[in-house]
Amino acid sequence: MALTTNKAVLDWIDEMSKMTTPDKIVWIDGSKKQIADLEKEACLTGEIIELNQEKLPGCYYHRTAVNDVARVEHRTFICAPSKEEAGPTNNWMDPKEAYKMASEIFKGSMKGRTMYVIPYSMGPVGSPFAKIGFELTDSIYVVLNMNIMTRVGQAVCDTLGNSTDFVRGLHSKCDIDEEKRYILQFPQDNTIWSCNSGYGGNVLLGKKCFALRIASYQGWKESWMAEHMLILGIENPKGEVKYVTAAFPSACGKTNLAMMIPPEGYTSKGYKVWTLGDDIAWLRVGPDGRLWAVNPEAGFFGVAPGTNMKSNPNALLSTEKGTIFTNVVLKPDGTVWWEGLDKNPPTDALDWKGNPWDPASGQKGAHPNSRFTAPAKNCPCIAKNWEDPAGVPISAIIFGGRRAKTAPLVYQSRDWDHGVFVGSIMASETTAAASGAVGVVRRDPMAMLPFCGYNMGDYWQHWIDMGKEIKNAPKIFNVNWFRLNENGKFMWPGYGENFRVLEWIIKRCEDQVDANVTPIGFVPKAEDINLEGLDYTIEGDRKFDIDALREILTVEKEYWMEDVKSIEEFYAKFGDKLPNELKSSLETLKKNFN
Ligand code: OXD
Ligand code: MN
Repeated sequence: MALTTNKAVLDWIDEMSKMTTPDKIVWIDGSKKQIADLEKEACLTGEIIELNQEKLPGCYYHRTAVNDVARVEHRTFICAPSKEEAGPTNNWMDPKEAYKMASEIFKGSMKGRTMYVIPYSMGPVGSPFAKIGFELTDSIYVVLNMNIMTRVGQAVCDTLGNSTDFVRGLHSKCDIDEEKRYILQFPQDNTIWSCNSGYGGNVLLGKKCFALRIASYQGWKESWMAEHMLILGIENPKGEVKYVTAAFPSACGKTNLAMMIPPEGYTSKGYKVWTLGDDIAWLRVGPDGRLWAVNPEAGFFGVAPGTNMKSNPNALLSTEKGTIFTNVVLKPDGTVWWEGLDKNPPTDALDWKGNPWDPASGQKGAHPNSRFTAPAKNCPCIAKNWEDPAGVPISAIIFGGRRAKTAPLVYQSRDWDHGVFVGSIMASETTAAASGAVGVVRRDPMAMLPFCGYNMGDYWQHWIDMGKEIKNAPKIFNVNWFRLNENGKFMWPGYGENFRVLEWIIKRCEDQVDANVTPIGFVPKAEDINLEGLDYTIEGDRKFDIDALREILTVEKEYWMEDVKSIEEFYAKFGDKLPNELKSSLETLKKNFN
């Protein structure tokens, strides 16, 4: 039975079902009973496999098609009225053409299947930050994942009432045909169409498609921001908590930072880190003139390989119940494994493709992009206030990337506009670590390259404009955990030791510590980063000490001048859309070095 009488919702569902012709339509209320019934049904068809319920209560296993294991950026389109509105960093398709082309693909795609209608809220239901979406899908796997990643059910429909302000998401697995796989965003229509995929990032429409691509556009129009950022709280021994957000390109350890455990020397004094989100932050200016953040999601869709009790115990512990594992190794006892979980790869297990797997074969058992979908509430360090409808006030915004030589361990921008520049020049290098060579630089502004729903030049201007509205703006920093020595070895230990850098950041926010003025901004004085109790040997080299710290705090003209060239090339793509503030920050950077 429909959960709403909202005519706009019902008319749209009617239209979509006439196109996709499902055998029946089922509304998802997210009740325990309904979810359990769907789990049972999906187990019968083999869509999911029940895991060992003693060891992993409420956990299930899923394999995607072999050709369908990751987001498909080259088949993701921003269907804005003009190419210019999508900008030079997005694929663009004319909306009329996109609807026409995709309608052909969707035509009859749900014949013989059920269409599930998922009403969901991004953000705590009823929060001033929250936005509502509906996803129509023919996949129970999608329903079960959305039920973890978002808030689903009747309360969402009640909150929407008769409003037409909801995101219309349509997903069909169709035939999982790579050649007909499209992820289409229509920001002006609040609409998302996704076909021929069953992989999370392409089909959990609340996540990247809505909470970043569509929401970034909504934020532009409505004076708020949707960002690819984790949110964490840092509690000092007095019990005071400061909140920061951080944006990193994929594979830079965002989930690890979001759930980090400070070094022993800090925890014993009473310092704590609290997780509020690991991937997306929605930010609004509060009545106090500060920037406030909410995590629109309710779960973690994390990369499994490399997650272990050392790298990220909190993530691993989050997956002990109510979790869906996708494309990992399935052990004979109904538990799971992946590369980097421990040093005991199972024998007699099935790999992510479902074939018997021999760990000695040299083949990976889990797909490198295999995932866990875990409820955020499972996380041992989830902040008590992570669902506060008002969000949390942000003291600092941290950008970062993977740079072998260019960026120091940490630096602070001179002011908001300069901070926007720092975010706009974010980049990661492909690791050519072994030779110590500087890899290929991929520019990924604010880590939003694949997720910005409109012209990136307009997006930067929006950041600049927001700065004028935030009276007490967060300070903006850049970190680089990945500096290499001449032998191509990581100089900084990373993980929990990153807390030492967070401590400096918070001190800067509170004017407690001085810094060196450099051409790129404020860089710490080495003695202001606490190294007490740090016991780390740079691989095959020496113990990390204050001299090593000095080395990774250097700002070298040679590398920055290289970078300036690459920034100029990148900026040139944006023509008139490049904000003057960024142009002048780049000029200042050059001037400062000369
Ligand atoms: C993700 C990503 O899956 O950023 O979160 O790629
Ligand atoms: Mn992400």
